[in-house]
Amino acid sequence: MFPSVAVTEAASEPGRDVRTGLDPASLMQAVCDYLYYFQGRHPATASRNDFYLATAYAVRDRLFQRGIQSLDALLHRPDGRTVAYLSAEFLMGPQLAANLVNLGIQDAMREALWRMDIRLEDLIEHEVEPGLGNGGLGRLAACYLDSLATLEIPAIGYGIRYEFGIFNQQIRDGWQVELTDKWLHLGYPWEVARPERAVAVRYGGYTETYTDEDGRYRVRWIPAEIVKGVPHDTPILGYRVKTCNLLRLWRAEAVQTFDFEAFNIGDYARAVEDQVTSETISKVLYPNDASPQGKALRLKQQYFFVACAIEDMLRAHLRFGGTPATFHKRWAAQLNDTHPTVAVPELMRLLLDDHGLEWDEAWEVTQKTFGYTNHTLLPEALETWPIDLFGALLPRHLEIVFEINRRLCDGIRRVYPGDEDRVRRMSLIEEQGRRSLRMANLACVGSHAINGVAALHTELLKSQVLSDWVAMFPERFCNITNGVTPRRFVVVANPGQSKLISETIGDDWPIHLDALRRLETHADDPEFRARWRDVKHANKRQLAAVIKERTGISVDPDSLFDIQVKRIHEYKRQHLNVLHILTLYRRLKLNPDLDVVPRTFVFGGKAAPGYQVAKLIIKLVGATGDLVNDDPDVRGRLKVVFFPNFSVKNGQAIYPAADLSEQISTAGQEASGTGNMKFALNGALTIGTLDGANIEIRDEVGAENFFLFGLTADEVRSAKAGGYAPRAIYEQNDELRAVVDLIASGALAGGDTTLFRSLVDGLLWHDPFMVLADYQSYVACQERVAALWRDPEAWSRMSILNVARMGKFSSDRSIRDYCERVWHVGPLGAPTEGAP
Ligand code: CR6
Repeated sequence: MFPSVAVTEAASEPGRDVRTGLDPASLMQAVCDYLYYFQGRHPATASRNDFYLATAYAVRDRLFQRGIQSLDALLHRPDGRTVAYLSAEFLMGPQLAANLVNLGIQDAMREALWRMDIRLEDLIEHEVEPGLGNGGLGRLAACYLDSLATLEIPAIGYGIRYEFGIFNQQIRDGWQVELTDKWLHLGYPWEVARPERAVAVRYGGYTETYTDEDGRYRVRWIPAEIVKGVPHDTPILGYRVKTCNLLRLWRAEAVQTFDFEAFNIGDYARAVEDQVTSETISKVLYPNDASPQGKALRLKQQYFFVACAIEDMLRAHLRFGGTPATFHKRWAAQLNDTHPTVAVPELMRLLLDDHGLEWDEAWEVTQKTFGYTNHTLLPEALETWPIDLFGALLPRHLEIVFEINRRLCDGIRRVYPGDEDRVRRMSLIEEQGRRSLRMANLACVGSHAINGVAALHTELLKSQVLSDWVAMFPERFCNITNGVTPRRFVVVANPGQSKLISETIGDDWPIHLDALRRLETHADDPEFRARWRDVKHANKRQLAAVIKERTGISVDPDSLFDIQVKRIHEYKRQHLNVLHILTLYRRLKLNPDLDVVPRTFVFGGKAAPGYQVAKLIIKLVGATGDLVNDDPDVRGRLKVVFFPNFSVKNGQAIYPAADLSEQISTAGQEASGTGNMKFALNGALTIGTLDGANIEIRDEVGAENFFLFGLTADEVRSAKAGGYAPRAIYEQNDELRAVVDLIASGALAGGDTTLFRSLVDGLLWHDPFMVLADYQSYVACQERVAALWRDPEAWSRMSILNVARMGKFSSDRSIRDYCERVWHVGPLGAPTEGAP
């Protein structure tokens, strides 16, 4: 029943504004108005999607109302800098709940909808998230946008509005199946298209020289193809502040929709061909996490959004009275990994060719503008582009790159005369094999600041991958440890824990995460611990219901929830986790009365579609579940679940329900990790290696509150140098041998001994990620976990202390570090010490 009386009532009450009011009556009126006048639906017959859209529009009004002044100031600020975060990925997650929390109107909206017989939770569940990223790197960008707005730092995120984001994962017969992600299908209410701000992007063609009116030698680029970039803006409101920033994503469009000549002679298909090729550029996100494929379309995508972004920035700068030579005073641009690095020659090209600056001046502006964040040490992830491909697509940029390189090499020779080896290593051009452009080197030479994403990662970058660059430009390097937003990953995801914390220590912790320290004293209070356990148990019951619905598997909320969710990759070692499960299983088979701690193992994560080993690991997890879940000897004490389609939204349901967080990568491989932070903030204890940010998490929470195992990065290196022989470990360890043999026997594959053969052989003969080397230490550590679990009071105490000491890992702290060490901007863009 639709309560039309209430609507009339609301409208007639004075002081309530349908656009801006934050009380339930105004919100309800706003939702009704959108349904009726904007969507043309009567509230009585509107669908859930109609209600979702109307609610989103009503919320968006309030975002704009709060933020419109700061939005104007983003592009028009007479002094001070705006941050431009350039990223090929933004994994934003669902917007409705997060925006309601940031506006502080969650309860009012729930009440407004309730009056119309609609449950807010149903609308939140209905929302489809824009999966415009692969994993950690894209989600980090989204956390940083949240923190930038909350800290009231003017910022724009620039990226690509992919029509299809990361694929949806289904599991069929244990195998991953990829389905296209049609996130725009039912309409995306959070964005506003700005076709009037479109930008032309050029590709291909050739360059020519000419002499200008002043007799100066100049270059111009005659492109072969032009594509239009149309910006789509999503407002990003900070938590309980009036600052709104922007996420500006670009969609590719044909310049002329039709080739009229072709159309006139009746060749309709050819006429739209041009449109189709242009629009391919923003069609789809490449689904590889941390290991790019050198596909021409990907380079086209990279240049596409970078050219749009730089043009947008420069246009605003000039429109409001800036000169090309002062560009860096108004913009601080961050390169999120090497993906946007073509921005370096692009800005040079605009300053030199379009604005007539001399080389040295243009170079100074460029270097002062850019900072570069490296996100991985994996050698296969360091991007390179074949010179012929790069030159065919961006002929003018290649000339500029060659000139940057000539000057770079001259500089190296001046500092290190005769050291041609060093010149070869630092050169922007790889001369071995197919000549190619090294994007990390280009990012290093073009930036004034270079950072890694956790202390160990930065150290390894400095001592290994970028050591030549440290020797020559030591002042450019710094570490900035990643962080995550506590608003989304605690306040939105875990309302139970949030409420308990706020009742106990006050409610300022979401913006001052160090305030969580005040929880420490409560860790010794048995009553508080009981309430802490109740919250966790409720979260586990909720997750158990979702697991049942999605997989059909029943799990026991009283069991230890042992969870590993992240992309599937050999270096993350989901298969080490499986070896532990099979070890427990085998012990139970040998002795069904053995007293083991009941556990529910949950896995989740996508494998890159072309990464066969990762896909086989998913199958192995599923097969382990099939073996274990219904075995009467196990009697429900072990359950193994593969939770399909891990996403930001699913993560928000999973992190709060975890008891144990699996962070078990081979030391030296995971640059930082951010899931480790999300789990720990939700009260999970961590079992982990000394890798990435695990090290800093352990430092913060205390070694006695962290389950550590495994080789260190140094030990991994020396083991490899000393000729690591996994087969010998297998032969010497009876339990390990038995579980590896179990996999090889075909017992998990209906007797098929070939299915997991490649995986087993890989472990026995190569094992590049040291799974066998860390097995014993991992299994022993898991026994310490089980022992603690048997003492619920001690477990709860440790869980509370973990949360209390996680303040460092707020993305607010990371953003403050970037402001201080890289961007030199303060709140509202004010320049700070060191500003250019
Ligand atoms: N795959 C790192 O592997 C890090 C994030 C964000 C990654 C991961 O350890 O936490 O970046 N790297 O810094 C890349 O994507 C290249 C990732 O998400």
